Amino acid sequence: MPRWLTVAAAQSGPISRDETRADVVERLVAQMREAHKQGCQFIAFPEVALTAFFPHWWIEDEAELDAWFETEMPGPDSQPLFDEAARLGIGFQLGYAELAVEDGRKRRFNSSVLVSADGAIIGRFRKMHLPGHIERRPDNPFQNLEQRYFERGNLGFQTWAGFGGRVGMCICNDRRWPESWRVLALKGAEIVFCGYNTPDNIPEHPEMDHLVAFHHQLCMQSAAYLNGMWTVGVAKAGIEEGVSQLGLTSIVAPSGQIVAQASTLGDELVVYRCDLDLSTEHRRLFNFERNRRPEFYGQISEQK
Ligand code: ING
Repeated sequence: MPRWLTVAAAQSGPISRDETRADVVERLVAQMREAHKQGCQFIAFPEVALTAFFPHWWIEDEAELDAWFETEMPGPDSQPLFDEAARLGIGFQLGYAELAVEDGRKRRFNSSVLVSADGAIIGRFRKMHLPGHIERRPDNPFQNLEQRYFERGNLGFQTWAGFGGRVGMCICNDRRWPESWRVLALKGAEIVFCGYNTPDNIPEHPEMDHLVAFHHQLCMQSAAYLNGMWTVGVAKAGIEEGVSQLGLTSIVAPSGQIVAQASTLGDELVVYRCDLDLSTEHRRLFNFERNRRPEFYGQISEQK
């Protein structure tokens, strides 16, 4: 019996450094309205969807850095997105830079929220795998200072009941670590949303530049097939403040097939009617309870 969920993966084109959050939210609301017009029940936005991807820049002043974070979600600028979602009756996932005060201190995370069709937050994720570096690398054409600006997530990988199935989230570099997907699958995820900001070149590894798109799709497709779930990758694409970023926003079926993909590097909706039951059917063939035998795999010891 199909369990249909029509999904819009809302790719964003570049966001300029001086574009206000209100301007960006207008773009996201326009995509949400278009998704609703196309019959979608859910829309997924990229990683750090409200601003330019500031980890690409060296920022010394703490107040300047904090200005790139959201201290509340929804906040004044993002509230219109939540209001529109409730008005239209459409759920969404939103990546953003989170500034929280926990245990009496400032904590900065690369986060995403899962929001129900009536505009209520039902899940929160904080990116677990932080790429890049802490120190400034002046010889690089751009920085990746996520390890400097964010803490590793402290919420683990979770799944939530919603939209007729069970939903998970991960963010960007998380997709390059199989554990991210497997833990979500073991927790029952049938569809996982993964926003990303991925430069199409890696300053330290130019020999891999021609493989960036292949590696992205390899991660998303293998995750879908090896775990029997839908994977939805949502890009912040195009040349953003001088950094050329991958597009290829895609929806991948549990078979590993890419069923819908972006063809531009701008704001673009990628829409597909997903049958969440394909995940159930896939796991009849690849039955975790029956076929996975971790008790026999032997102890994992670092083989130097
Ligand atoms: N960006 C990139 C990503 O994982 C990267 C960083 C690219 C790491 C290519 C390794 C290879 O897609 C983020 N924001 O994680």
